[in-house]
Parts: sequence; structure tokens; C-alpha cells
Amino acid sequence: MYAGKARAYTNIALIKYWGKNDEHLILPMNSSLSLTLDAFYTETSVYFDETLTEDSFFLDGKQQDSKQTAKISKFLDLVRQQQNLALFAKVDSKNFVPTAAGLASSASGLAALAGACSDALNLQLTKTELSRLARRGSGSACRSIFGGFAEWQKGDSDQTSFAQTVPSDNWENELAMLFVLVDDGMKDISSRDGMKRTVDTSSFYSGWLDNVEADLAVAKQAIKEKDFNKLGQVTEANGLRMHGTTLAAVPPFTYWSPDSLKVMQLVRLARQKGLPCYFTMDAGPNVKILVEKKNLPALKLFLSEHFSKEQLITAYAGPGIEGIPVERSEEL
Ligand code: FM0
Repeated sequence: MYAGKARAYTNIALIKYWGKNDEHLILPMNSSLSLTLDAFYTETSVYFDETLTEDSFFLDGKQQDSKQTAKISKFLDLVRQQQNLALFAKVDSKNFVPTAAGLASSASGLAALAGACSDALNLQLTKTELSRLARRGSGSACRSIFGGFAEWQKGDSDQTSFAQTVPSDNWENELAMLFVLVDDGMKDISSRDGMKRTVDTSSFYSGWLDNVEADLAVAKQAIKEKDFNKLGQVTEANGLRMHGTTLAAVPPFTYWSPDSLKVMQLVRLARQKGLPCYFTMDAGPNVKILVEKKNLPALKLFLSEHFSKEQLITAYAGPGIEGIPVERSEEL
């Protein structure tokens, strides 16, 4: 038996990863930049054992169906192939989210799985190697290896595509991200499917590519200068452009719900009132608002007229991946 366990925190991209250049290796079309958060994380244990006759995947104590398990097995296959290992595994994952509001993320999940596998098989990977491994599970997971700001340099091969810390002089500790949970009751298009459809069919996709590397440079400069408005403006503009591409996909789609638009409008209104804050969205209707910690109470008060306490979830900058000891009682 080989057992390992790790905890990884989710990250939210300020400059988005949107589109793959190589779907098998998960090489992105563009570089991206994110902030790792403290409020949402995944703890995953993996047990490779000769008594197992198939892979199994438990999430929050519940065994997952064959479709969910297949994604995990695919990642385990990669590890088994790299390590010349012929053992099935049990994967036990627990998502820590403030509410059961669909905030579970593939970034924290696949990063934790990569960390658990590395721990179980004593791979002694560097952070760069671990980032590359996590990338193969889910692109955004490669950024969750690092705390604070992380940049995923797109690279052009398995070797050269990985994330690294963006030097920030701990500026991220002065920032917060407020999640506004809105639900449109619609079936989500996964980020994987959404980005593929966009790359394959959207006539706006070239416009995305035309701007994104410049956005990234502005974001890095803003972090260097600790210029909140500069970082916020480029975050909001970049997110809007990403979402713009989906409208020209065939068939078209959007992740926005009426409530998402309401939050965007309120953020603009807050700014007009002299409260600096900026929104971003991912492959779902929830809106994330970047704000300085010192302005968080005012922002929450402002939004509390429109949204319940349960819909407003605060996150701060979080740490990188952490190894945790496997408890004997948790084993098979
Ligand atoms: O996080 O197909 O990593 O940069 O969240 O597993 O590689 O789930 F929705 C926007 C994340 C995409 C932007 O995609 O895709 C970002 C997104 P995978 P992910």
C-alpha cells in the first residue's frame, strides 16, 4: 500500500486561462494569472493498493459515478505510467467550502490529487514539477500549487508549461475577494467544454488572444506597483473579454444570469460612490469582487441591501499546497 494526502486551495484567475493549444497535454493558448484563496480548499487522500480491483473516487464521503471516476482514473493513469506502477487506487476527497453553493473547484481538487499522489509515491517533486503534474489533471490546478499570486506561463511543451509565484511583497494580504452567490438554475457548461467550443467556433476568439498577453503584463506591473485600481481595471476588462468570446460561439452561450448582471451594475455603482472594487467571473453565474480589505466592510454593507448574508462569502489570499499526514484510521 502507498498512501498520501494533501490539501490545496482554490484560485481565481484575474487574467483568465481560456482555450487549449493541446488538449491531451493541457497546454493553454495563453498565459494566466491568479490569486489563491483561503476560504475554499480540498483535502485528498490516495491509496494505491494491490487488493484493489478498480479505481474508486469518494467525494465528501459519497462514492462518485463512473463519469466522475473516469476523470480521476485518467489522471491516475498518467501517474502510474510515469512511475511504472500497476496498482489501482482509492481516492478520498473532501471539499471545504463555506456553503454547499457549487463552489467546489477543479483547481483545488486536481492540485490536491497531484499532491496526494506525489506524497504517496514519495516522488519528491519540486513545486515546478508538481505544478506541471497538476496541470495534466486540470489546467487551472497548476496555479493552486502556489499561494498568493501565481502566473501560469503557457509554455510550448509539457516541460515548459507550469505556474510560478508572482513576487508581490505580500501585497495580496491587503486584498480580499467577495463572492456573490447567484443561482440561475441553469445547467452549467463546464469550463472544459465551454473553452473548447469557443476555440473551435467563436469568431471573437482571435480578439481574446490579441489582448491577453498585454493584459497579463499590465496585471504584473500593477502587482509590482501595488496599484489596486490598475489591477482591478485589467481584471475586470480581461474577464469581460473572456465572456465576450462565448457570445460568438456556435451555438452561442453565456455563463451570465440576470443576477450576475445585477452584481456587475452594483459594482460599477459602488465605484461611482467612491468605493474601489472590480468584478470577475468564471464558468458559472457567481460573481467575484476584488476589493481592498480596508473597503470590504463598506462593500458588504452596500451589497447587503440586495443580497442575503449567505450569498456573500469573503475570501482572503491563501497558501500554496500543503502535505498532511495520512491517518491510519482513514485507510482502506
Ligand atoms: O481559471 O479543462 O482549469 O483561468 O476558470 O480542466 O483545464 O477548469 F472559466 C474560466 C478554468 C477556466 C479561468 O478551466 O479547465 C481560469 C476559468 P481544464 P479549468
